Amino acid sequence: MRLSRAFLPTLKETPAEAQIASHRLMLRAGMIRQTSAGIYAWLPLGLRVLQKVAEIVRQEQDAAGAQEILMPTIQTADLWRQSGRYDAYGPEMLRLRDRHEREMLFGPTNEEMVTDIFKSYAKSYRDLPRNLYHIQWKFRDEMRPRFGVMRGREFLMKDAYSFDLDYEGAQRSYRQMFVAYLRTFARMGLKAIPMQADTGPIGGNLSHEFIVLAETGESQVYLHRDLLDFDVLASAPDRQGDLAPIVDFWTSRYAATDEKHDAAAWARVPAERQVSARGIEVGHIFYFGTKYSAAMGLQVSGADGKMVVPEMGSYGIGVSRLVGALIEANHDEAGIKWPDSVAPFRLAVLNLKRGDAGCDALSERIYAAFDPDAVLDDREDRAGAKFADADLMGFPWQAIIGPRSAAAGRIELKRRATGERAELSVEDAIARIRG
Ligand code: P5A
Repeated sequence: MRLSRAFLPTLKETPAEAQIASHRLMLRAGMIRQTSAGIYAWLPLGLRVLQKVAEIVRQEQDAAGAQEILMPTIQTADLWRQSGRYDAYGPEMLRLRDRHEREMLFGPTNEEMVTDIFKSYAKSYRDLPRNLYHIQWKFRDEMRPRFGVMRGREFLMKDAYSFDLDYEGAQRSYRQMFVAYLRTFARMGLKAIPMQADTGPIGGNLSHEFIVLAETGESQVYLHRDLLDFDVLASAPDRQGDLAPIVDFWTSRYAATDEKHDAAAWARVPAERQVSARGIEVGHIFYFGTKYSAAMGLQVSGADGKMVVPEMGSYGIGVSRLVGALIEANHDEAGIKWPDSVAPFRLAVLNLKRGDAGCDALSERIYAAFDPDAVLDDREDRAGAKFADADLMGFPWQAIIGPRSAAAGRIELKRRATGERAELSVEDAIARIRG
């Protein structure tokens, strides 16, 4: 993308309303635009990151055997009356009426709807186990929307729902998602630590929140220091293997959010191994047994001909929240430092002297090698402004092309994450970036 023609509206001033770094940087880098409280439009730069994050989530869900569907945002109140949650959900639910005065709502989650859909098709034990997921906008009329996309009212969630014949199967499905989540966040360069958590309005008696440690996080958490060692994940068995040992590694050591914190158990963790910190909840998984299947009349015939009420779980990832969490974990004074896996563009080519034959030629060459995964700063702007914008938007690589080095056929290559710089030929630079 050529910046001279792009819609990448960066801001020089720090927006006064933004209290945390990720919110400030998303506004300054022109990633999002607030349209009303807790509701955001995603601009080109932000949308590209959102899509990269969603794609990693999708790949890991698919690899774990879940199948993608797409359910609507609008649901009928009737569905929620069946589960008893229509009244229980309270003022966080956005309630609507259609022209026939039918009560509708903008879905805050989809347990009821997916159970109803599955019920229409699943007849026997051969139709289970199944795991269905979608990546769809949710609405929750949060009391205090804040921190930009971290706690929005409209936000993008990946939500998966598992259906199993029995408790054993449901636990296997839970473990599969548990490990898929560790892998998903690790691919984004995040250590998201599973912690015992409250089940809130989703219900059930087993749940884990996946928490990224960050000073600006909304959750207070307590954990055993060993859990910060993610090397264990590399030795995890493949998808078909027995996942219990890897789940045990994380569940046998103390890790809990504030609501589940147990002072007595905490005291048994050696003091030098105790970590108490703030964190951001990027995912939350639940096992709730037959809560929804029973309420909504889902049953299938078992191998012995008797009817069975399937056991269920649901598994959420805050896709739009992750974009904020990634910035909290990867930034400095100058701006964002995107990990390669989620960067909106891999490379920014900074042509410091438009119209200089050498600069133009080298810029076009390296840009062409990475287009469409590169931006070319071909604006008529000061070099300083180009440096500042590239650092702000956080592209992992910058190819800096000025007249002096261009005359010698060389460019300066900068790695945003470390600040390392090297002067190289275009060919060597391309090879280094491809790395
Ligand atoms: C699990 C999937 C559920 O809704 N039902 C379907 C279950 N869980 S949850 O914990 O309530 O939400 C899942 C994840 O969504 C993100 N999230 C939010 N992100 C931005 N703004 C919000 N207001 C918001 N609320 C929830 C979190 O990452 C959460 O873990």
